[in-house]
Order: sequence, then structure tokens, then C-alpha cells
Amino acid sequence: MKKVALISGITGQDGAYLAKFLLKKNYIVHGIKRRSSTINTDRIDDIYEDRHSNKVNFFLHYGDVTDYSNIFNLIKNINPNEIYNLAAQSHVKVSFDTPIYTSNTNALGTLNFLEAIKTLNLKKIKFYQASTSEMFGNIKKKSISEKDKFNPVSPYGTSKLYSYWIVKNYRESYNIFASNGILFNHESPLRGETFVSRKITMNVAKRYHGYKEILYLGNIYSKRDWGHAADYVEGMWKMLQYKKSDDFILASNSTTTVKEFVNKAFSKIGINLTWKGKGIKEIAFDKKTKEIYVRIDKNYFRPNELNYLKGNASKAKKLLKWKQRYNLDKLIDEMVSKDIEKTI
Ligand code: NAP
Ligand code: F7E
Repeated sequence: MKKVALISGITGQDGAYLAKFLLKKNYIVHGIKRRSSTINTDRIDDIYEDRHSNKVNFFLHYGDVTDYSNIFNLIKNINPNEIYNLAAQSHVKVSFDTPIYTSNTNALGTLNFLEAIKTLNLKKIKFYQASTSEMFGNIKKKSISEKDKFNPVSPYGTSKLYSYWIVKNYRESYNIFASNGILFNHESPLRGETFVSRKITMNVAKRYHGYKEILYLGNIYSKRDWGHAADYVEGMWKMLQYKKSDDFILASNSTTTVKEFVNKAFSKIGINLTWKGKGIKEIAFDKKTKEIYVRIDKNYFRPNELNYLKGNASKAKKLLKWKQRYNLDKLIDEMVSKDIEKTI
């Protein structure tokens, strides 16, 4: 019997990687996609299967995690072995502009799943919640582990902390197999275009093709622990194969400033940037040609910033045997190469 998985957020970066990973593992995969006025399935078009053909393993359903009736009916009809709740308004800066929508989706959306599992009394279902390093906020620790305290600094981080706790609460109160994957930043060629990594690699690709577009950034001194989405979705799956539900950090245990990311990405196309100036006057230019490549735009700063992230994934490595295939250089290499291919 094939295992059946239900994924919310299937049209996002992680949803696409996870669906492909599970199909390779011989799962039947059901995804929840939002109705939108333009097509939003770019990331999964390569695995789309026509429902009318024989032996279909991949199904899409319209839905929204804020609609309890929708989530209840999908779980009841599909009766999955595993549910991966990846749906979210996942942009931290946007969460300051849309705090209520962000909370409805990121917090109450999770509760809708847990309530449906409880009400249907489907105890065999294993539930994965996409928790985040943003829940920790600015704690003064060099490397963050599952034992550290939470102190979120954005509506996004706060909404995700609600989900983290409600998952633990349903696990302990109703004996539901529900695990939190506390994932640090992970990127890929499928990363959303307004996250800083992809914004940088797309600009590098444009420069490679001769477009002279200045890259405008916000806080280039914040530090992030960046990994690759392909490695992290495997970790999600491993969490649900573990003998009991629990909370696990996935991280690379290294940290890099946005500025270093910019330098590394431009060096992939042979441009070594020089920086000068301070604050919003800081610029990056090419010493040889004097051409300016990067400027600071205060519109990209956030009302509050998480300055430093570095995660300790020892627990996942030890108990789940989780491994990473990518380091930051390999990740940036792949992102720049793919963006060069995609840019005309
Ligand atoms: P993403 O690319 O922004 O994808 C988010 C997905 O959620 C999209 O498919 C989106 O649909 C869907 N969605 C948004 N609101 C929804 C709603 N109300 N109902 C149903 N679907 C909804 O995010 P990602 O990078 O793949 O991240 C996956 C999950 O991991 C998210 O929960 C994110 O918060 C969390 N996370 C991400 C990272 C990271 O570094 N990537 C780290 C830690 C945790 P549309 O395509 O229609 O917008
Ligand atoms: O910002 C700084 C920005 O938007 C990274 C989400 O997947 O990871 C992600 O959240 C850093 C921040 O990701 C720009 O201020 C500078 O310090 O790429 P980001 P994020 O906020 O870390 C966590 C773990 C999640 O859970 C989230 O869902 O880069 N930065 N200049 C900029 N950021 C953006 N977006 N754009 C800029 O121009």
C-alpha cells in the first residue's frame, strides 16, 4: 500500500521540493492550492498529472487553511498518513503590513488542521508543522538549540509561535503525532523573488546578461544561517518517520551577513565588489570600472529586526541521522547558475 501525504503550501518553495521528494519515495501526494486570478503552480508544473490518466499519484485541491470546513473535508476524504502544514504568509517584512491575515493563516490555520484531526479521531495521522527560527528573536546565544527561549520580534514570528505551542498542546492533550520542525533559513532556485537571497542572485544574473540594474537592499548587516530547501524537506520527512513526535531544529550551524552573501554571489560572475560609505549612504562598486552595483534603500528596513541567527541541529543529526548535502557556496552557485539560465 502506498503512503498518502497531504501538503498545504504545495505551490511554495518547500511544498514543491517536498512533493517531488515524496513522489520519488512512491507516495501518493495531495496538495492544497489557493484559488488565484493568475496561475500559481509554476513550481510544480513539472509534476502535474492529468486526473484522467491512469495511475495518478499527484492531486491538487483548491483550499485555504483559514477555512475549517475545507480542511476538515479534505482530511476526511483523503484520509492521509502524513500531513505537512507548510502554508503560510511567510514574508517577515510583509507580516508587519498584514499582521491579521498573517496570524489567521500562520496561527489559526494550524489549529484548523489539529481540530479536524482531533474531531475525526484519526490518531494514525502524523502532522508536521513548519515552525521557524524567527520564533527565537534576538536571544543572546551564539548557537541556538531546541532548549532555548522564544522571543519573537515580528507578527510573523509571533504567529508561528502560537502554532508551535498549539502543536505541543494537541500532542500532549490528545496523543496526536504532531511534530514541529524549527527550520532556519533555507533557499533554492525556487525561493520567492522578494526574499533577500533570491533578490541578490536574480540581480547577479541580470548583470551577467549585461543589464545595468542597481540592487537596492535594506539591512546588510543582519546574519542568517542559510541552508538548501532540498536538504530541509528531507529533514521534515525524517521527523515524521521518527518513533515519536517531537521538536527538531534544522540548521547549518554557520552564519553569514547579507553583505557577505552579496560578495559571494557577485564573485560567481567574476565581479569583486568594494564597499564604501555608512548607513543608507553605503554603496558597493567595481573598483576597475567605478560602476555602482548595490545601494541601500531604507524602505527595505523592518520596524524591528532579528539581527543574528545560527542554529544547532545536533538533535536532528543524532536522532534522525539528518545530513546536509549543500553548504552556502554550493547553494549560491546553484542559485546564480539557475537564475542565469532563466534570465534572457
Ligand atoms: P513560501 O514559498 O512563501 O510558500 C508558502 C505557501 O503557503 C504557498 O504555497 C502559498 O500559496 C501558501 N499559502 C499562503 N497562505 C495560505 C492560505 N491561507 N491557505 C493555503 N495556502 C496558503 O514559503 P516556503 O519558503 O516554502 O516555506 C514553507 C513553510 O515553512 C512556511 O510555513 C514558512 O513560514 C516556513 N518556514 C520557511 C523557512 C524558509 O527559510 N523558507 C524557514 C522556516 C520556516 P500561494 O503560492 O498561493 O501564495
Ligand atoms: O531576509 C535582510 C532582512 O526576507 C533575510 C523566511 O523564509 O527565513 C525567512 O525570513 C535578512 C533580513 O528572510 C533585504 O532584513 C536586507 O535580516 O530573506 P529574508 P527572513 O526575514 O530571514 C525565516 C527563517 C522564515 O521563517 C521566513 O518565512 O535580509 N534584508 N535587504 C532584506 N530582506 C529582504 N527580503 N529584502 C531586502 O531587500
